[in-house]
Amino acid sequence: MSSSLVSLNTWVAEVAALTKPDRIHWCDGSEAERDALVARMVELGDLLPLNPQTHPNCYLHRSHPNDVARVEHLTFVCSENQDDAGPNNHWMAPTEAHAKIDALFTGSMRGRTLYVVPYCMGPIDSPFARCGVEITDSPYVVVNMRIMTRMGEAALKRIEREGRFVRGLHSIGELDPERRFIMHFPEELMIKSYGSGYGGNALLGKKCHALRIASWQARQEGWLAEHMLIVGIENPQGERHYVAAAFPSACGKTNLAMLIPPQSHAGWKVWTVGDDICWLHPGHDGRLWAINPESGYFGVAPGTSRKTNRNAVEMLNRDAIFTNVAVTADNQPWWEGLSDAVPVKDWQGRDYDPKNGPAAHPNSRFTVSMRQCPSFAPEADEPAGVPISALIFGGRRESLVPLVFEARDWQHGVLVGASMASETTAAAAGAVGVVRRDSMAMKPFCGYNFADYFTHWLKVGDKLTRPPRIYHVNWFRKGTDGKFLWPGFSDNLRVLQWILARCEGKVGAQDTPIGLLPNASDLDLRGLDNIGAALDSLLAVDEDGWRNEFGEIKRYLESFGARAPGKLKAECERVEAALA
Ligand code: GTP
Ligand code: SPV
Ligand code: MN
Repeated sequence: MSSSLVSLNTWVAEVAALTKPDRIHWCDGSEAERDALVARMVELGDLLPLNPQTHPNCYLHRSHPNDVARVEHLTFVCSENQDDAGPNNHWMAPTEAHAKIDALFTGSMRGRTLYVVPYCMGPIDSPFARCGVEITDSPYVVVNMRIMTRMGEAALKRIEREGRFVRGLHSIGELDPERRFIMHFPEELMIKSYGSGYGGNALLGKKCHALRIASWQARQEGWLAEHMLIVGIENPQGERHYVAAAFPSACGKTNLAMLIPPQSHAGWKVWTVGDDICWLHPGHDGRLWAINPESGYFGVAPGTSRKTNRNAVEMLNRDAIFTNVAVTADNQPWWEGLSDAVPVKDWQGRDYDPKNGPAAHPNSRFTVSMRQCPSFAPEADEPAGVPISALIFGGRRESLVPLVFEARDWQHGVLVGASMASETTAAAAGAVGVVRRDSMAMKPFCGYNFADYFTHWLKVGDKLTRPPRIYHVNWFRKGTDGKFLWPGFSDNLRVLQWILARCEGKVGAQDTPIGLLPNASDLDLRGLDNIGAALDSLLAVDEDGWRNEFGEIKRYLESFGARAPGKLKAECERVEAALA
């Protein structure tokens, strides 16, 4: 046996001695294994079969009502040195953290099965892919990991060959928020998660490994692990560009990644490479190359409809797991925005009563293989990834921030990303709709000090002789009537079209203190009626408002102290001077 398998076996034995499971099951990732797990969960009531005519092989999982989202206040980065975690993370000393969480793990798997889940983040034969092993006592986690990652035999082979892997230990415990922690030990390549079965807290390959641990490794190794979608845009001439975009949780990544071109844009095609996580590597050709470490989507259900995201609706009619959605009388999954159908049971399984709030939980989700998406890009399996022409940052801002602007250069782009802010959403426990800084959409996910992260972004830029241009977009501006000013969804292609025309040097722009904005006449608005008045607001730069915003941005950057890169402060001062 290889030394890596010896160390994996030793770890499994140690965990079993601590958690005392009744059985140990090594997952091979096969369909037979999945079917057996599903059958068992159906028996136990953990999964409810949905309408087999309309949704063959689809299941509903209802989670504990207090376990429906990520818990940022219970998520810790436990580096040796507190400054390495930074003010953007909750921190606990590693020894204290291990002791605290191991106490919870003690005997936690009694009466349960311990599953060993080997997985690979990224195409199995990609030099950029990374492996991990999650130990969990949740069969729901196993079947979700099988969709979201390359899980099983092949991953185990790669681990055997390679040696290094990330260890993730997960137990659902009592689902008591008072006994819940998500802990990261970046120096040990280890994750420990207790007391939650929810996606981002429990599917450890996703946010815990592919963002928090990976971002730490990426800094040491010269690449970037980002909360970004990856999408290919093909124009009617057949020319294809790839862009990667970072929007905070529940701010539109899945939707942009599988956009359907508007009717006015015959001949345009959109290819989905990834919808949530992107690993970016500087290439030998001086460009930035992207892989999607995942193999499925764990997407937001509410708001998804034939009109807003037809690709998603079509990929969800078979072999999907739904979590915390409502159901109709004929047992189809339902959520707010899907259709005019009337739900009969809400997400908690109660008879639907509007007095109890929405039928589907606002953070209800679907899990589905990326291969089921009609716009699936085969390049998602390309070991080298895809070259990136533009990076886009964006947030939910009902005022101030224009529809789109371009950063002057990489350094300005890093400032644009670092100073991003967005309204909070139901993806994390806590208040919704509060504007907060969310640098690069990584506030909940950067596994190290943001000051060092900004420095690292600047360094990566120095390595690129053909860097992507950097943009900021905002689909969420509202008018005085409280309605969105921009139609969004399909029509976002119009903004991507301008971005790509800029990348190809085909259109000009208006120079403003905050960056380069489109001339209204350069936006392709064919077929968009009555957008005129809204466009004035969408493309305006409110200099008073921005002076105020930059006051806040400056204070935010100062909150990282001397560790924040001087170049970013200088860039901030440059914009402030232009606004003065
Ligand atoms: P995570 O999976 O949490 O990281 O989220 P995400 O960034 O992938 O967000 P997603 O695409 O699932 O969108 C979240 C919500 O925003 C859904 O309810 C969408 O319907 C809505 N949304 C997405 N794009 C647009 C848009 O262009 N305009 C408007 N108004 N809403 C949008
Ligand atoms: C997010 O919250 O950004 C998600 C869902 O993509 S989760 O994987 O649960 O974090
Ligand atoms: Mn996400």
